[in-house]
Amino acid sequence: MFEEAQYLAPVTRRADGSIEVELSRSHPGFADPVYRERRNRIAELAMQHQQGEPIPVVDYTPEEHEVWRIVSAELAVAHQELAVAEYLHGYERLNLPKDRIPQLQEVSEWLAPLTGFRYLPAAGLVELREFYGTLADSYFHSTQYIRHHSVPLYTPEPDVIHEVIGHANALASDRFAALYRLAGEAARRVESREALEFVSKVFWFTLEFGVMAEGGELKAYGAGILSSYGEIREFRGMDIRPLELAAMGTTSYDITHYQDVLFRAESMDHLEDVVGAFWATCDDDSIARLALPVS
Ligand code: TIH
Ligand code: FE2
Repeated sequence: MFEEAQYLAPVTRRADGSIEVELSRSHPGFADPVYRERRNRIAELAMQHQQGEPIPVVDYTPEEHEVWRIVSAELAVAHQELAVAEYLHGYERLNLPKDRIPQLQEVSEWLAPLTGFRYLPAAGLVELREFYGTLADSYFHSTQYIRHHSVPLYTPEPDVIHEVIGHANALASDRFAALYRLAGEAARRVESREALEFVSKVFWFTLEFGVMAEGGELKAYGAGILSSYGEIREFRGMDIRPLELAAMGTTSYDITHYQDVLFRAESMDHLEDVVGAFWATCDDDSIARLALPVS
């Protein structure tokens, strides 16, 4: 969860101390009391977690595991055709279960020996600076709940499918893991809110929703495309633009539907040369110059 953090359902504490996750009226789980109770319980677990302790175990229901199975099977087919090779490399190294939702603690233990990344549970919104700051230290804040079973192909809210199938497979690749860390270092280096937002938008249009030319075709490497079997079938038809920092850092987007503007890297090297080098060196001044309107 990064830029999407601002769209997470707010979590509040009731007078009796219990936790309430507020879902919007349009959420597919809004009128489902069983789902709402699950969301409250899972948020409560994450809020009790202290860093350094094992991530709390969620006793997912058979119905929740079934959502994971359906989405994993659909995505496994789509990834072979539409994901970049570097993501598939991470995918093979991590070898996630397809028949059940893995615990975040397991994901963390599988990932750490590969690239050093570990998972932390997030109850809800993680402040942008905190989220990225910990990325620089190879920590990834992750939601633990799963999307509502009535709409498995897409959710505007990050869920465990997005965090694990979208992000952990990428974090299992050394090259992608290095880019995530650089984004975190950039977020720590910049001081102004504007510069931080620019850095996070570049993240949005690359590690969340990036596409890449490969073997004469357009493939996806962004976690948001790779976790939705609805969106992954549509991205090739979107408005595809060149990988320009100034454009990525200043283009606005709406998280609630499929992304209609995407930015294309020409290769993994190209992504590292443009975006990796930007995050490695950017500061408030260089970002202010990039963000100037072209006259
Ligand atoms: N839309 C993604 C999915 O359905 O898996 C989840 C998100 C990606 C980015 C923000 S929310
Ligand atoms: Fe994400």
